[in-house]
Amino acid sequence: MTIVIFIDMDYFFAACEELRHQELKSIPLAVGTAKESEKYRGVIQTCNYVARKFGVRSGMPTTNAYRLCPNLTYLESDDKYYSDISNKIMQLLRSYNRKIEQMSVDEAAMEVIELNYDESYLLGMEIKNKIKNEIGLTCTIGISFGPTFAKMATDASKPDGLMIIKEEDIHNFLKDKKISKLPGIGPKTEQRMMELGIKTIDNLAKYNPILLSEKFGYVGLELHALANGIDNKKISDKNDRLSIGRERTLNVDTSDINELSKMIDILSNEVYNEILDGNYWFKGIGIKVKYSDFNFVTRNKHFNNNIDSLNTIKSTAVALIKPLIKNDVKIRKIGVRVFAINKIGGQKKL
Ligand code: DCP
Ligand code: CA
Ligand code: CA
Repeated sequence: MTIVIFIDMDYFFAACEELRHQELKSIPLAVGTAKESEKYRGVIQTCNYVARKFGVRSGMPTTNAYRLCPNLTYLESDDKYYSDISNKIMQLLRSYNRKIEQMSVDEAAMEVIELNYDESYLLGMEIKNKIKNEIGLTCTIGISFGPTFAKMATDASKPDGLMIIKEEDIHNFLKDKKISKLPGIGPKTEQRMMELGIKTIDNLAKYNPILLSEKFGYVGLELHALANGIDNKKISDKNDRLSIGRERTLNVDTSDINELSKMIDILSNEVYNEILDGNYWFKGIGIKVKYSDFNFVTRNKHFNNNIDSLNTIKSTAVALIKPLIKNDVKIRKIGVRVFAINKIGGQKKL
């Protein structure tokens, strides 16, 4: 079973400001794009929960925010600072060696494939505590069987929350909610759906999908599926790589296994360093041999278990190259590669 743990930081830009100006924690605080001196011409990007009590919201003109909350403290946004903190958070999440997709500056989805809901809950709590202790910020975590419902679980439990929506609870969770609660339905789509009489997610679930696809295209069908409790989008981790390899031409063409082994050592070390950097494991080792006549061959070996040993790369590559050595034509170039790379081998020892 696949479970998604979704992490969204609470009032992110404003929380980052509180981190370096502790005195702002208890007073209404907003961050916007306009300079302090021109703040009345700008828009609020976000605000802390103290300001939200007054009705201040993201996207609101700053003048309106001041009308609602005259004591509001305003700061111009500092994107560089927020993205530095964002990078630290993503790095912390990556240290779990799981498939992760960063969705925006302050959110990410993590896929767990071998945990049940109780175990995912414990992992979610651990992540919350780690972010709190190591970064100093609070986040909200949503756990469900798909990324969209996991995100909706965070929306429903902000701030500093943790919520699980299981398969058997999804229909109850969705049914009376306004369609605007579905990620992907912005004000325009909402307006067009309202005109069709679709107000709640339940209305959407029962609407004719063929008509929806005529009006909204493929998105209409996706939204219809979500409204019916189906969320099977997969997380795509840009850091996932199919293989890591190095190849190099020998100084002198050769058929001497000692010379070839020396080059295999060098290439294996380079590949292995990248494996260490990425905290990867792999299940395959391959070599490529190019001869002086420019013909080339490749040989691969697959393993049943995850590997992360330098010696296995070297010895496998040497074993694979031996039968390829010929007397009549020398070897000009060698490549060493590991493939079937993943992060699920387990926590690496440092
Ligand atoms: N943001 C922005 N303009 C908007 C909305 C958001 O610049 N209209 C920026 C500021 C937010 C950040 O993106 O801090 C993350 O957006 P979120 O929607 O996740 O909102 P917050 O993190 O601010 O608050 P919440 O606690 O509701 O997640
Ligand atoms: Ca957020
Ligand atoms: Ca967000």
